[in-house]
Amino acid sequence: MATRPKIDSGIEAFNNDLDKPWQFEEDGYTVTRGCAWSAPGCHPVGCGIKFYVNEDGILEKVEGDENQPITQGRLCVRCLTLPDMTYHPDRVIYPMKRAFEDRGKNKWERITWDEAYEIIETNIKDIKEKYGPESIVVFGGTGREGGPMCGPYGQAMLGTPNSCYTQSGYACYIPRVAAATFVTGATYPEMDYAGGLPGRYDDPMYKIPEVMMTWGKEPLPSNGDGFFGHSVIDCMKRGSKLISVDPRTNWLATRAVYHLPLRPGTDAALGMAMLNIIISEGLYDEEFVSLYCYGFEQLAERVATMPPERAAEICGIDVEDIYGATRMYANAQNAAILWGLAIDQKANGAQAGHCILALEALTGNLDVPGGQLLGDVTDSLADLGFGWSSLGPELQNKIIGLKEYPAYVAIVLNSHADLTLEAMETGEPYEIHAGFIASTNLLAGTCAAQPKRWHDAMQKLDFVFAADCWITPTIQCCADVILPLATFAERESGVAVHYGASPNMTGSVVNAVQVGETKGDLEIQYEIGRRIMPDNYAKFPTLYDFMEEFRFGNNIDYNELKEEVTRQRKVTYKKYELGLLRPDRKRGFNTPTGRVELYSTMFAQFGEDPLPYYEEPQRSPISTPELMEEYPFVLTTGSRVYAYFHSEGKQIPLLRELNPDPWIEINPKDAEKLGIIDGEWVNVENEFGRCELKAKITPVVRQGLANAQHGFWFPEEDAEEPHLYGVWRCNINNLMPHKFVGKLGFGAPFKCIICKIEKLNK
Ligand SMILES: Nc1nc2c(c(=O)[nH]1)N[C@H]1C(S)=C(S)[C@@H](COP(=O)(O)OP(=O)(O)OC[C@H]3O[C@@H](n4cnc5c(=O)[nH]c(N)nc54)[C@H](O)[C@@H]3O)O[C@H]1N2
Ligand SMILES: Nc1nc2c(c(=O)[nH]1)N[C@H]1C(S)=C(S)[C@@H](COP(=O)(O)OP(=O)(O)OC[C@H]3O[C@@H](n4cnc5c(=O)[nH]c(N)nc54)[C@H](O)[C@@H]3O)O[C@H]1N2
Ligand code: SF4
Ligand SMILES: [Mo]
Repeated sequence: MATRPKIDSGIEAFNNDLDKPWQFEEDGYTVTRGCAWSAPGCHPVGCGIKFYVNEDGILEKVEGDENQPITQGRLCVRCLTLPDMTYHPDRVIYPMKRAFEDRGKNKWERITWDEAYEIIETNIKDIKEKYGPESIVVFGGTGREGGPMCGPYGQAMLGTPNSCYTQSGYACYIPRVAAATFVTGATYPEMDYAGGLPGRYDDPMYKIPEVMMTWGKEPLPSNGDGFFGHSVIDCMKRGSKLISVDPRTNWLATRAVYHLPLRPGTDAALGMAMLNIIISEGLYDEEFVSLYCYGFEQLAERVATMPPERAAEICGIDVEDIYGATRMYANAQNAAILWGLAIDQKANGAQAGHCILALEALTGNLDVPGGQLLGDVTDSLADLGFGWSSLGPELQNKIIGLKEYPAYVAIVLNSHADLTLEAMETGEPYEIHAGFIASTNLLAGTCAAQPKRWHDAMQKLDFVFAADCWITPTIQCCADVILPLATFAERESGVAVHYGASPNMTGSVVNAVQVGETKGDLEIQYEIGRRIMPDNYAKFPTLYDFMEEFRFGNNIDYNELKEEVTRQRKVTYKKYELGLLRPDRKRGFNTPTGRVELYSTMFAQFGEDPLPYYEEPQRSPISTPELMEEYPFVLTTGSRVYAYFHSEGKQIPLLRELNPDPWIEINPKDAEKLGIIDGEWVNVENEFGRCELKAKITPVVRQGLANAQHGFWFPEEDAEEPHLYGVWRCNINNLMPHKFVGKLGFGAPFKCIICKIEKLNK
């Protein structure tokens, strides 16, 4: 095994024994090995992929790469249909422009990249001069390659502080990251599945988790946040037992020893009760608690207010199951919690996250083999802050939401989503005049709560440009220029599993084919940045120089990585004993007290309760009983499906066949009461809005609970305003309220709202 130079964390990296070179000939194809990221979208799992390119330079098929140490040849249907997407007739493969007065119309005209860049440069410079750089917003989406680039796209490339991931309350990942940063001083600890060890599960350093608890995460379809979902199955095959905390009976829940089908939004109550049991029954790791935890007594006092019996009532689950599951988790030698998006999608989510971190800490499962893997202090989304300091204090202080929600703004350097919409609508604290749609189709039942409001506000902007593979409803309604975006088969880059936040693996993204004139996000950022903010890019003579610093922190030579395809990161456990979690290299955790802060001084500093507490969702049978007669269902939304990544894939025949229409899951007894049959279109409505979905009658949801699909639009329908590919008809986010966020600005009730369901034509 060849060793590589040390990377700056002081941890040695190494490459894998390769059976195959990165490129080879087979059956008349040139086969190129690389790793998947986006487009089409996925989180950075870096699944190994082999591109089969024929003699005409056409990508004919893809296969999983058995040499990728984590995915070992496995691929989802979305990647398997990559060739269909690559050559789809609707794909945007040349830059295009449209006159301002033709917004909403199909009047796109092909132009050159030079003309596109010129239009962007002229308009952006003009608007900056007239209204200030802060009058520009970059609209970003989830962790595709363009997603985390939202910050640099705004701050480094355009010079505005207002990069904005547009989901209300940044209700994805960042609430979990904030809780983890405040409580443990490290980014989001994910389950350790030996992704960074050369022998994987059989590596002598590793130990299979005795117990895994999936909590608001369904990792098989989602592979969320760069966690390779199939590793749950791998571990179960090797003996791990499962607990599922999920209102629905998803596939994994049916294999669990305990399934706790809690009422959506009540996670913090359950978490507090579990802590209560662990403390009162003495099931915690005394040594770890006394050496490395801060605020144990205060936490014990707080969780004493949540007896399991009370939580059982709030959550609507059997109290014996709370006891049983907690004891099973706490008594395991090593255990991991896989916590997912459901934690973020509620105003009380930061507190639920705090509970989960406390569970992991009290049981001594932080940074142990088969427990929760912590990132080294140098492991992070290194590229997130690129360009921020170049703004200078005056512009930095103008970022929207800094005054109202400083914790939110500080942790992710984004303007606050809900307040950004308000600024666009009202001109307060200042007017917004331009936008860049970078990796989001926010109107299509994805990022935007109250999408019609976002639509109206975006349409008013003086100048909008976008980078995407498709003319989406969002782009169709307001963009003036569209830049054609490369798939991951057409761009050069690198992907770090879980954004590099836990030590796993880095892989190459390679351009196996060229389609039209598409470009990747790195190239777009570099080329526009050099025109508009040349100082920020002056030190990168070539795109490769830029890529190597931006993507790899200058620790990896792209061409070497391309030949190796993947490079695993060696893992060190119990980094808190080795001084690897703190910049000063002292033992302990990177928090103000140097310990895991069960009592969080950071939460306190931002004006939040330093201890976890339970708060009802803003709309629920308990908080708003008066509304339940009219809106009797508790509604959760958006649990991930195999066919689609958010609004993507609706054009791909095989994917659409798997999931032709957006559905809402309803219990058979509820359906019977309402006279609704399976497959029937129904009206779904609450006080904030309505939409139409197809009833899916299934016992996976209990009576009184419904689960609606998100992210649907109809590329085959009329593209022009006002129809806009039918984007409003089935849009579940019409029902999502604006600014129902937590005290620190995080979280929104995408997974815990109420609604009624009725036959469409009564
Ligand atoms: N195929 C596919 N993969 C994706 C995506 C996609 O669109 N498609 N999106 C990506 C993105 S951006 C993200 S953030 C991740 C999300 O992926 P995950 O973190 O896995 O989250 P979800 O699939 O939204 O929901 C997981 C589970 O939470 C349950 N749930 C619903 N409400 C609650 C609740 O209140 N409490 C608890 N405990 N559970 C609840 C649902 O029933 C569901 O089974 O997936 C990523 N991966
Ligand atoms: N009701 C409900 N709504 C939800 C959710 C839910 O659970 N329930 N989940 C929410 C969550 S967690 C998230 S993260 C959001 C996701 O929302 P978004 O991230 O906004 O997802 P999309 O709307 O699919 O828009 C992504 C667009 O980016 C393009 N794209 C793909 N790859 C790339 C790339 O590499 N670079 C660039 N520049 N563009 C690319 C795609 O073609 C697509 O048009 O949705 C949220 N919406
Ligand atoms: S997890 Fe994402 S990148 Fe990996 S195979 Fe599935 S769709 Fe492709
Ligand atoms: Mo997300």
